[in-house]
Amino acid sequence: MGDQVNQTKRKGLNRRQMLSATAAGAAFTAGSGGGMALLGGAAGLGVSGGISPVQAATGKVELSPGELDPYFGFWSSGQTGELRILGFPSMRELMRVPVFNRCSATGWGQTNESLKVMTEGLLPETKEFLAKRNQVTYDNGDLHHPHMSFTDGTYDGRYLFMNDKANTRVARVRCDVMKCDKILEIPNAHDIHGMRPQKYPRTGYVFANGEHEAPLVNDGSILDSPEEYVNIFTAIDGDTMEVAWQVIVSGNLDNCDCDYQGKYAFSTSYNSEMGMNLAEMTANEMDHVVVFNIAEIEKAVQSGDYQELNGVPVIDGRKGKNKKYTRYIPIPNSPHGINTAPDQKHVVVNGKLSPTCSVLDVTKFDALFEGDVDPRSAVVAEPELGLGPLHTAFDGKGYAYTTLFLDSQMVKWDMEKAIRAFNGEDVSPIISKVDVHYQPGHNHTTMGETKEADGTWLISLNKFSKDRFLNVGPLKPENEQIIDISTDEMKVVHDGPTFAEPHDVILVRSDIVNPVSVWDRADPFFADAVEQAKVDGIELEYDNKVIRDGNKVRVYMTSMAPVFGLEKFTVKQGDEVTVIITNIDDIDDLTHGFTLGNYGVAMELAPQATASVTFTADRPGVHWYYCQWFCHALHMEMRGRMLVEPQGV
Ligand code: CUK
Ligand code: CUA
Repeated sequence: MGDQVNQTKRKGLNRRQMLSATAAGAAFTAGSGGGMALLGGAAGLGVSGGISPVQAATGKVELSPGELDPYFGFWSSGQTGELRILGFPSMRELMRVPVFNRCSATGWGQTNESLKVMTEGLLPETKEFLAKRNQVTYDNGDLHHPHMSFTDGTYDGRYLFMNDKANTRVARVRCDVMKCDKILEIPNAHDIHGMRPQKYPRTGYVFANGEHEAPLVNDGSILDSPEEYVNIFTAIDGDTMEVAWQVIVSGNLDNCDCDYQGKYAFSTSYNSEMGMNLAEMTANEMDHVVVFNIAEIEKAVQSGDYQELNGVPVIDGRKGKNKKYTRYIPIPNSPHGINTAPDQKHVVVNGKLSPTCSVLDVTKFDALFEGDVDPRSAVVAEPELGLGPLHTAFDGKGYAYTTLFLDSQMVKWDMEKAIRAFNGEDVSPIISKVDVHYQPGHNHTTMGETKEADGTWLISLNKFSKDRFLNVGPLKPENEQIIDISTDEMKVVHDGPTFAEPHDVILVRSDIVNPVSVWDRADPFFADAVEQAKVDGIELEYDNKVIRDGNKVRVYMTSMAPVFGLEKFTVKQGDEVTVIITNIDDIDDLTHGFTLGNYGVAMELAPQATASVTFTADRPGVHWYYCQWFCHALHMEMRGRMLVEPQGV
């Protein structure tokens, strides 16, 4: 079997080629050999598509049919809770990867494999709370920030990490299969917002900001006493997906980033006042950026200078406490985005309520921790750019691009000139501005958050689309605009509508990400089903069999276009039924599905994967199951019956 998988991969057989082979009258029979006959009939066809680096640099956003994009775009989806993959710059949506949400197509949130991912990282008290609502996991999330794992300052194609602001979680997606394999609920913190992976030497840590303040032990014993609330910064081990350590800080943490040296992480913080309403929160003229000294914090964990809470070392890094762990750099009122430049030296802090950005120099951070140095000495520029600066992107050529939310503009500016102006020289750092439509939040350049920023494209993620598209009712899409930055004058070249509500995106060179087309039978994602099959004496790739174990029934079958291994199975009303299906098709793009009529059950069966779902057979009668992925000329015929004997028979 393994050899066949490898051969199929090499030949690059895809679904379209397989279907055209069907149309051409290649042998297909409604028996278990049908799929293999098709495989034989279509083997040897070549791979289509591909794009040369020359094409990538020509600056056109539209690709011809069959052409591939030079970049992957990994998009957040905000309150939709999923990760989206778009081809960039064509903006063609390629895939949706369910993470914090329930997905009707793939069965995410229903299959045993996905439920394991969604439940194993929940806190015990959350499991208890959800059980009382007859839920095993949250089914919503607010995914703002997708970021890829790094090695030596650039993307390495291993993992994507992402936050859930709604239910205080951080998730990981495996880039080889593009499935979420870990979701971790962060203890002690509230509402994870800003999140970035460590850039150097590798990821390593995933840094995560708890945005909202609450009592450290939030069990109801302290309620309306804001002076006792704290905010929590968390470092997660990206390999094990366990919390490594946490730091108590002053002020609400918003966004975060880290340096290219592996020494510091830093977060913007609004509400340094620790106010509870708008007037209190915006009273001070200055808020701050918190700088975290990673080596000193690791030493504290080793030496025991922490309190342990929910199994996690929690270090006190509040303002005015131990200056070894954190320093607070005063920044004008309510900064939002924080972005490290590909020059590996400068960090842009976006003013939001202030019309300025503050540029920090990371090489000055050592001094902040060494002596009684004014923290503002790390600020090397503070250009006034326009109203509502939220996020900044870079082209790797010394230019920065900042979104101006209130002005509905993108501003291109020169970092070196901004530093010279700060030192008293009479130069303006602003190169040009362009209108975007309307009110931009995040922006991003190709490879712009790595040391390999290539300055090819800029995208602006605008919160409002208003009149830019056909009217679809009161709820409008967002508008994401691609900007050509090959000249000083920026040009908007594409509008792209998106559904609620992508905050952020990363644009990754396509050669960095190389997913497989067919699952490895030894993949840990369905290891539990493989284990259970062993106990039941089942060979998943061959056996079609019902195992009864008291009132628990396990139904094992295969799928191969266009048949399920079992055309029917019988259970008793009230049985707890687990259907375990192994898709033995090993052709590129030959996904099946299992949908069970009027049972609210559906799942994806990707090539060479095993998937399982458990439900109670509490409805007697005949229930058809069918394949919901159009897989074959006889796809409609790919079905079977579950016969449920009424209780007492
Ligand atoms: S935050 Cu949304 S626009 Cu959550 Cu990255 Cu700035
Ligand atoms: Cu299998 Cu449709």
